Amino acid sequence: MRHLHKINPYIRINVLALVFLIFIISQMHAVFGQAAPTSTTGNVYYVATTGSDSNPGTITAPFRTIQKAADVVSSGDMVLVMPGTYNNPVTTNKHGTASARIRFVSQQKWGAKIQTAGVPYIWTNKADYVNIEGFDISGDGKIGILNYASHTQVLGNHVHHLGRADCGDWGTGDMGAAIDTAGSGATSPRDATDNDIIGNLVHDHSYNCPRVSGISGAHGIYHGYGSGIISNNIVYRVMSYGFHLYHHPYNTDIVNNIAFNNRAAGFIVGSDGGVGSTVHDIYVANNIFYDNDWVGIAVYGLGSGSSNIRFNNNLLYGNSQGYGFNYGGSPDLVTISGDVLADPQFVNYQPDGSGDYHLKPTSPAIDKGIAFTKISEDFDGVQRPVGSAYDIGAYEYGGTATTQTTGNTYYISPTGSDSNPGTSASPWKTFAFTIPKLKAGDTLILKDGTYNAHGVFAGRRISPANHDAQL
Ligand SMILES: [Ca+2]
Repeated sequence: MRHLHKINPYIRINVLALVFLIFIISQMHAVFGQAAPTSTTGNVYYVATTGSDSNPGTITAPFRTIQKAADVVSSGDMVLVMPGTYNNPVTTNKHGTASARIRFVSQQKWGAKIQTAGVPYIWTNKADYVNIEGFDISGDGKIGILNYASHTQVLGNHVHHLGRADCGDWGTGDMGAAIDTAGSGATSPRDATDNDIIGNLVHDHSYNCPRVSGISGAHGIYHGYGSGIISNNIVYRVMSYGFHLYHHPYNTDIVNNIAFNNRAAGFIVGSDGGVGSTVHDIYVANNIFYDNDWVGIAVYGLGSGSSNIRFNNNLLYGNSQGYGFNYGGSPDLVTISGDVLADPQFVNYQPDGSGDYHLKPTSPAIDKGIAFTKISEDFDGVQRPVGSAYDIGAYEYGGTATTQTTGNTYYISPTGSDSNPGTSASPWKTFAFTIPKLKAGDTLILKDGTYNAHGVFAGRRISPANHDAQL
């Protein structure tokens, strides 16, 4: 089950809540032992620049490297990386499960900075059900986040200023991409499923590097294989394509993104024509592709058997052309509707990324998107839609961001009522009602009593008022 109702992943960490989360998870397992994944431990490990890898990884004795935490985690664990600069690359190998993901979270959004030198891949993920949330990633590598696994969520990261100063390709024949879903890597077909890339800011990858014949240029977000959701991302100043779906992507939604001032197209979908290279069920909607050097949207080289590629309600403007098509097969392969061909009217468009890419009140992108219910919030955490319909782009106009608040505290009691406001004096009653109300950063206090608990707890912090709360 996806947990994408909170799509901007900034987490305000409530230390007490985390401590109590461990308690609650242990309580849950005591009660729901048959249903809970047997490998779930629910540990929280800490990493800090003041730490040591010989420490136990607690908040008072944190690890020094993210790699150390990555080596010790089990499904259901969380790794909190404190602000600071980390110079080592990371490889994550430990699998989570569908109900007990492993989350690597920057304790302050973009506060944990991973800056490497001399390695081509900065963060390599080889494990399923892993989250990478809120990191700032840069360096001379060719790929910031390289994902070989399935069921991965890459949420709210800032991946930028990549590529070697000499524009070298690390001997690989390609210049890479800031975020790359590369399928399963060594196995063939290189399939992967359910990989989501949401709310990331991506820019400045080899932007000024010359094109070299036979070497693929550097891209922003590359989704090579399998299914997933790519939403609320902003990509600019990359050497080649902003969003690149190529090889064997399918069942993939590319919705409410922005790509501007990239040196090739804002978006491309295609395949290399080899075995297992069909492209099908690609849904591209509500995106702004603006001021890219080549076309806004390119469809190229689709393999035989490809099908159902839909473009709905995208805004294309200021690119050399709107669309570039070069593919064989059925002419009905691609459908297009609802385009807006007008200046998006950003609040302050600056091609170098120093501007403000929210929408002016007169923007033609406002209320011109199509409903997309898999993702409920915009880049800022604004609930969509505001006004009569979804907007086009990564920012919904006129809403109030929820993710940068300090977090609310709510209360629940067996003697409460779900029609209460959830305060200490007037708490809620049932978990089924309460849990969906919680946003990232919120804290839920369990008042004394015995609970007939049910609901989905994964990824949420819940703290009992004291140890008298019984689930
Ligand atoms: Ca709207």
